[in-house]
Amino acid sequence: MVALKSADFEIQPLTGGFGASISGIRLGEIDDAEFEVIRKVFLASSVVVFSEQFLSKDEHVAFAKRWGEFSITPFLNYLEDYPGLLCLENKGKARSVTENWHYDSSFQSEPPSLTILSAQDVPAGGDTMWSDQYKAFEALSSGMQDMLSGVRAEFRGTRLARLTNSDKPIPSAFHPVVRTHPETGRKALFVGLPGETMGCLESMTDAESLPILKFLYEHSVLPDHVYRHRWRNGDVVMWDNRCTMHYAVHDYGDAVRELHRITIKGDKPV
Ligand SMILES: O=C(O)CCC(=O)C(=O)O
Ligand SMILES: [Fe+2]
Repeated sequence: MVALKSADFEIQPLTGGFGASISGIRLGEIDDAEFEVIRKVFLASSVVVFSEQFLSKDEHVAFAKRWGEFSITPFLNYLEDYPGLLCLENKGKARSVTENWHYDSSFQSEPPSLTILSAQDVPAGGDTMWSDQYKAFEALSSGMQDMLSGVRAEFRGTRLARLTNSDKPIPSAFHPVVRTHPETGRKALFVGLPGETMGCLESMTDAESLPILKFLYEHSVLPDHVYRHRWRNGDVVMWDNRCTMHYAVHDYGDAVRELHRITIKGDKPV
């Protein structure tokens, strides 16, 4: 757990296991030393909340650039004047790609390392949940951990392609179901929703693979592993896409919900 205090800002845990909120800081105005503290908190906590930021698009882009190059997901339409910046809007519950537990763009051979969301206009409801996949891995029995060692699975963009009405080929990639975080060295469970974001375990039949994947998916998102964020305008939340899954709750009907989103390029999972 993070229990840090700096002269300028305060860091509080969000749950008993992961997540932190940082207050007393303006992300639009940080210096390199403050960024280093944020980086450490981020790597230790996996999800970081900054309230009352009200970032402009330029400030969002400038903060995101500190983390690396922007990652582009196929099928999504980025803002013309801000390449890499996506405006998330309410497309209705039936078309919500994100109302399921997922890793962002896990079907890419190098999925994003992290995502930064900035709340512009949020309704009552529309919470987002994150689940800690270090904890999910560590909570497995040693027998299951050993069994999964070296096993790969196919991750597929099936849900995204379907809900964006794409007729392009469905992208997919094989990744280990237990990945080692390139910066922290910790192991995290890496799975998705069978049939929607995930295909089969490598070299296994559907019948063999499905019960294991269903178990792992349910295990990944047990309440003990979850933080649920209630948004307010101006919030910025960033998460580590190498060790957390997330789920955008769609309980707000036709209400306006607008957030800006930037993802940063990541490594090939190993
Ligand atoms: O709308 C949200 O709260 C999160 C959506 C999501 O899954 C994402 O931005 O990657
Ligand atoms: Fe997502």
